[in-house]
Amino acid sequence: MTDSINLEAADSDRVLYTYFRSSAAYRVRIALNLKGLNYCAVPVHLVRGGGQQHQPEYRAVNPVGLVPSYRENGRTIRQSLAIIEYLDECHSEPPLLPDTPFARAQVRELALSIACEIHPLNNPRVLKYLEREIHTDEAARLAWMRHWMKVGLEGLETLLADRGSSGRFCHGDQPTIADCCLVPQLFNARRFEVDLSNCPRLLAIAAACNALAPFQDAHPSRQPDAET
Ligand SMILES: N[C@@H](CCC(=O)N[C@@H](CS)C(=O)NCC(=O)O)C(=O)O
Repeated sequence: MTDSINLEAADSDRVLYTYFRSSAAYRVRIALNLKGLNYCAVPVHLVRGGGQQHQPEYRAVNPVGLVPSYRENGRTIRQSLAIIEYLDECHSEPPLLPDTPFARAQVRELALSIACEIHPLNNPRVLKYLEREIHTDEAARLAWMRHWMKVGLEGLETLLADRGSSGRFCHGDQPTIADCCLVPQLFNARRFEVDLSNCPRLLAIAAACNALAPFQDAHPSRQPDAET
């Protein structure tokens, strides 16, 4: 049996269904903070009792059973990047995408590399499948996670070095959607002790981001549902 989920706060204008350690929700928290938008966080515990994301109450919000989901004035958007781009379109300052089509494509390229290629391989449901259906042990699952994070992040490191358009942040000197994705992914990588010695540029960008209050306030340890 899963613990019952309390979705009561969902009556506020802006609601983020979140989990403190979810890197996809962390991306959206950063974007909301960068835009200076208040929101109500509704925690969805991804682990307790098998995961509240599977409960019918949450499935009614997000039939795919993943966080984040974002509700604004009664309308719901799922998928962190769709949410962030929506926020960026509705609230132009500060912009989270650069102002030329090519530069926007470059930023999206980085964000999608993380969101589509690195992150999904390390999702709880994938790890659960590896455990229950493929019968892998914990060490093999840890090696899997470390491998895919390392390969993906080292690829991004090379991409940024070749590109020459990164500055203090992934693109120039203002945080973009790419930084909203990078910081949570590096948080995850550190949590699982991925070897990041070949990623000095990514680490420097993350340090620049983490010096800013919107990134600090989005950190998992600062969330209402944070656990140690
Ligand atoms: N592509 C989705 C990914 C969402 C996602 O995978 N969320 C994870 C947490 S970071 C989740 O809810 N996992 C639940 C599970 O695997 O059962 C997005 O960017 O919003």
